[in-house]
Amino acid sequence: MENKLKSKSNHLPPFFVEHMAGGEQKKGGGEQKKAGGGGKKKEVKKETGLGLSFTKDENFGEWYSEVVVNGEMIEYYDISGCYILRPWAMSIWENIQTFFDAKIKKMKVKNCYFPLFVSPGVLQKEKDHIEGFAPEVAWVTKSGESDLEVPIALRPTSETVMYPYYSKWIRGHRDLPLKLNQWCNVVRWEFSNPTPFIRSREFLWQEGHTAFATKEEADTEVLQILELYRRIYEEFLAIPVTKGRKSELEKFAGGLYTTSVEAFIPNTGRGIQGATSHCLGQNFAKMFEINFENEKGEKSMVWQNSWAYSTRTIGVMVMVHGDNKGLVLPPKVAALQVIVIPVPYKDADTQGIFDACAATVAILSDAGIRAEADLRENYSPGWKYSNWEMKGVPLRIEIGPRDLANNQVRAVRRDNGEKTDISRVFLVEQVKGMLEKIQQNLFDVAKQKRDACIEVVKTWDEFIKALGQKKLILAPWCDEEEVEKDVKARTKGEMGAAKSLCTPFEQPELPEGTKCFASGKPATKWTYWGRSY
Ligand code: 86X
Repeated sequence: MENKLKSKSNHLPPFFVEHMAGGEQKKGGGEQKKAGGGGKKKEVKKETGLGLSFTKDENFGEWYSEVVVNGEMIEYYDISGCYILRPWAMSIWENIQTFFDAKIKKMKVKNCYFPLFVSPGVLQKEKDHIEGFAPEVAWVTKSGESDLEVPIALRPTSETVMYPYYSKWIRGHRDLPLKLNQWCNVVRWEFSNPTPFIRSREFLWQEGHTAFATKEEADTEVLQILELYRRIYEEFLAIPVTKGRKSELEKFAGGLYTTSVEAFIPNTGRGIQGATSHCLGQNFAKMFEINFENEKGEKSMVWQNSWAYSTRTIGVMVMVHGDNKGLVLPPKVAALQVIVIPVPYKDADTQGIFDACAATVAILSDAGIRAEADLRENYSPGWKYSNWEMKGVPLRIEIGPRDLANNQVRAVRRDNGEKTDISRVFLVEQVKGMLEKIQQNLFDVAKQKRDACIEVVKTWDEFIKALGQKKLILAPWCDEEEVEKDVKARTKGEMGAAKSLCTPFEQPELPEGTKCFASGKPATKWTYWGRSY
């Protein structure tokens, strides 16, 4: 690829040519991964007989990098932390987008689009909130060879871009509520280990920004949106999540309170924030003067929310369900739900088999099932099996001479390898049933694994032990900021510090006299703790 780029260099302006030789390349970027296929890796591959050179349990990080590439979700790019989203990944994004977009439209949220570029003045309008993030802001400083008079930032999030216009557009109570959403990319120049989908320097998300006359309306919406996020994870991606509230230390500092859905990756023992729904209170209304005249003719400030989920969802899905054969896609989000593969045999009726495959796809497609046949003649059935297993297609249908003779097909589940012979008479209903079973089983297995990692602790010693065992820790807490800072300080190390993940809305009983695991003071709630992404 590099050569191709270079050969084009004579058509490019000097700026590009100068910069093409060696951009920034950090560990974990494209360069490193291109080293794939190296001697050592290949050996492992041969030994295990798998399409992957690393196993999920033995080297999770390398397994993940390999599975997103070999599963054709991601292609590495020559800028560290930036990744190409291939159609296989994009269609998953579109499937959850279709669900969420329809749901928020029912809530009367309107889509819009604000510019990617932010002037320095606007970006810094809200200094306190920006300050800690400043190192992550990426800037455009040139056009062609000349320096811009004023550098321009790329949006890391759009509060400061949008809220000046909320101030302009909201005058009276009839202008409320104002509920806008945008589907867009954002740029955050992260420095800690970039990971496809999970932590990338550019990512796709939706950001919703709403303004209400009353706090009650805002509070209600925060939870409605959070429920949609839960459904994306649990019903679409088949990933169990916990709904809860963030601690004062972990909440969005610019807001009043933050709610989130939290997922867990058993292999690394890390929690991961799946999506957030914030009540911003009136903080931004004050700063941006977002006022309205209420029914009594008095000037009041709006109550605001903001909420987002990103392409990180896809990374969590890969980490939770993927196995040593590759991706495992939940049927509800998979671009392809069924792959039909002909299994011709020497002197058998090859044309008949191919026709049966095409007919099977036609019947399934008519029934609204996403199905295709792999009729390529230059690959063996075995090779095709591995290939579609790597890509995670939920159900494989094989059609060979025996199936043709018996007017049946053989279905093989990606999640558990189970094989079933299906009479063609019941094809659609059986396949539908199996896809539902796969969807449910993926969730059940993921929940079982997640739950097996939960450890309830009461004391600091138990906490440290559980942390060492990569557990998702539920502990009674006094809910004091200083105590959380202390927990972070006392657990600092190579693996990263432990922090609170969320205080679940569903609280187990807290017996009178229960003490905080970290401070010994009276506990006021149960909170999840652990290392996190
Ligand atoms: C926080 C807050 C909020 C709208 C959401 O979580 C939902 C959607 N935004 C985002 N955040 C920043 O404010 C931020 C700001 C800058 Cl300047 C930055 F470089 C990175 C940031 N990351 C997160």
